[in-house]
Amino acid sequence: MALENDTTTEIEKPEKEVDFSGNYIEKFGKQDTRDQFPGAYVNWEKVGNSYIFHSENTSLELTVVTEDILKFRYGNFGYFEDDFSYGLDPDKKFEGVTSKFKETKDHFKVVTKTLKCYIYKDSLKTKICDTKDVILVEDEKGYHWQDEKVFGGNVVITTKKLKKGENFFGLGDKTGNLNLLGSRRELWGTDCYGYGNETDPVYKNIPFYLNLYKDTSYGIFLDNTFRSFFDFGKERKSACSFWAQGGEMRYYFINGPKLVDVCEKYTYLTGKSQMPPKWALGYHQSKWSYYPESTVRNLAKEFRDRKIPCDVIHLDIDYMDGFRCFTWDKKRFPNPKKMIGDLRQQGFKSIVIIDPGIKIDKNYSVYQQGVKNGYFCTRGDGPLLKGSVWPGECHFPDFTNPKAREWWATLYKGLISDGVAGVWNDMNEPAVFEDGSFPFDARHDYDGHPCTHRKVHNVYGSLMAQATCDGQNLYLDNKRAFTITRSAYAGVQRFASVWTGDNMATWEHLKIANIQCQRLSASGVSFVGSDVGGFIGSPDGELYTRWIQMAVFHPFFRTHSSGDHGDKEPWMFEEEYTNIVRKFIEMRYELMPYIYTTFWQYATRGTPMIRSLNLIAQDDPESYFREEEFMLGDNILVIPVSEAGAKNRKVYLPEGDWYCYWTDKKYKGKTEIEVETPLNQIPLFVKAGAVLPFQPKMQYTDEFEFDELTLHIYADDDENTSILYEDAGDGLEYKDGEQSVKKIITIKSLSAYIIRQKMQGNFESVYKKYRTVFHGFDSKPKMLMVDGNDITNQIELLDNTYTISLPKNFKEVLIS
Ligand code: MIG
Repeated sequence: MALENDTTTEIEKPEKEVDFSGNYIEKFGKQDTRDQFPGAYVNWEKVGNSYIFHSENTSLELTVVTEDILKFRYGNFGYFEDDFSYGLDPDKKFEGVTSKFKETKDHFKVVTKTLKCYIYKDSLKTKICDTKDVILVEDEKGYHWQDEKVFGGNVVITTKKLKKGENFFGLGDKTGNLNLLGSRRELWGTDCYGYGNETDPVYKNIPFYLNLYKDTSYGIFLDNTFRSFFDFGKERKSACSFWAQGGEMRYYFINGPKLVDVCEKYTYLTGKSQMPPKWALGYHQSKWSYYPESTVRNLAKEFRDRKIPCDVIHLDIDYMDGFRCFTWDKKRFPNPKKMIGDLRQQGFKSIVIIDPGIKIDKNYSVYQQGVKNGYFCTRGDGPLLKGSVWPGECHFPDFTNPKAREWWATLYKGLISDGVAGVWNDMNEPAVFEDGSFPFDARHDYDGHPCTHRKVHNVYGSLMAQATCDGQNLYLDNKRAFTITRSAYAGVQRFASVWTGDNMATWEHLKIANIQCQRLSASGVSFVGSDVGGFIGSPDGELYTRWIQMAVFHPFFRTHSSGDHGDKEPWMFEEEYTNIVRKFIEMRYELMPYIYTTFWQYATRGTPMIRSLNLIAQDDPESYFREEEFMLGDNILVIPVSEAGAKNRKVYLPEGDWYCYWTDKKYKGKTEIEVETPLNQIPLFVKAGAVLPFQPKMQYTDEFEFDELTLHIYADDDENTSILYEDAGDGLEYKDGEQSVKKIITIKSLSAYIIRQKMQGNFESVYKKYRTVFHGFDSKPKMLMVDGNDITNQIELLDNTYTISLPKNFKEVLIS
């Protein structure tokens, strides 16, 4: 055996050649395994930048996608599937790069600038090391499969070795511990109303996980849309396996060494998010359902009267005429265009829900078009697939048919011309009332690769969201699309945001929501949020307040509820709570420049907006199992209060210096501290050296133009750079360079504290100056110079600190 420390003793090869035409169960050894393995190497060839290694039963195609990304594809008996993927970014060609190659007696070696990959001749097993030959991951059983002739279904499996000390993260919206070590998970999108910590599978199907071991890390993206499974040392402590019930074994190995690198490189493969309209980062209010029109207008009025900021109102299924998509119930909403226009005047954007089920109704044009053009899914034996959902019996578009997607996009014309600003896609697991989902025999096009529902199920939701996003882009006049979807496959970030589905109004669910959002964020999907306060049941004022306080720091911020358990508008609890909730929603708006910048970092580099502790302190073992603390962006650490009546809580501060947001008290990191948690505060810490941009509080995004942007400057001994990204907040000009990126660099030297600003880009912000507020600085400075001018006499004292106004184009400030 070529692999060191190989512990695979239970595997034995077939005694004889396998005869694929007949009954061959008895041909396998005495072990109870009918798994099949590649067998010994035969020859190799190079096709483009890929190496193909042929063995007795299997061909392995290895492509060096980038210096850090290796693609593995296994085809049995000389057959590879068409190399097509919904997960990959369609704007890129993944042809691979050249690499060094070496053959020895018992193995091959493919070497990139950062990786060495060994392929062993006796088995086609692989081992991947960094350049110092530190093993990152190696096959245990490696690639193998279960043939459908034996098992009644094809299953492709990979098993890797798992050593003590490894940790696993990612995998989309899974509940349960943030660290996946010791668990087995399934991807099969499911409408899991009232799910909990034990529920699996849930709504989304993101077959991407991250591995962290000491100072190394890597990710595996299993690009296969069949029902799939991941076992992180649950069944066998020494093995990590992943398998899919169909298709071919195709996965990408993504090198770190930092976990954040893995997240970013994953979006190199699966694509980046677009910049959202800024309002979509504001506060959203939803309920199942706000109707009729007077209720909606009244809701809007309540927000403005009570001075609680809000940007978006969501209309759930009851706005439609008998749940027919793309229609309005004209009794409830006699003039939607007028209503949406009036709401717009008050600063509200309207979002409507759209489900995939199209009511079977001969007089309904969407039904007619779908039938006439063959856009609906069929059963295996020909007839149109039927399933009951809200409208009653329905047909369902085949979103894997590009023509059906194009058609679906055109259906948004009316809603967009009514003024709808964004679309919410639900029930796209797909969910069907009695049967759960579509029958397996349902047929789909899969962009010209006809197949059954077994292959489509996990990607159906993403493709619906794609068509929905396309529809908005088609009709929105130089405005940015906003889509939110419940189900998703890898790469969904290219066209939609997501929420975590039908959760419950309990304290446990506040924690679950936090974990799901962190996990999704590590899985390429940062634009995430939960139904604030819980969808099912009624939170009390305290739980609702704590949830709002957390969700201020989650990128998608919406209160939603099922509506059958009482109302959940921010003022539905006692006055004390309303006032705190208002304060925190206001804070969301004050933080908008920071949140928007964080979004831009995500949209350009793929950096997760929400960062679990493991992402920011991976060499600190404390970060492996901490799951409540998270950072939003580069500089704010958030620790939600997740227990009723909590007067204080323990907080782990990672390495570095931190300022308590509320008191400016400075703490040394890498330690656990206890902080007080009065109801009007959530524990928040600002990284030393940060420059946090704040805008004035507003009732909605761009309510008014302001003169002065506030920069909160937190002292540190080291040099630090903070980013401020700006553009028009909507429209597409930013793609042509109408953007501005400001780097604010702070340096402490012996004689002075220096603040430098470096500006790039054409976008000119409307404000004229900065109000700078200094935190953690000694008492009033003796001298303050801006670009050579002494403005010491303009310093104003402020509580324990001081403030000064600076021209927004300043280059350098010296404080001594
Ligand atoms: O069968 O549209 O998760 O947010 O309010 C329930 C009604 C369908 C499920 C969604 C929820 C939405 C609800 N929907």
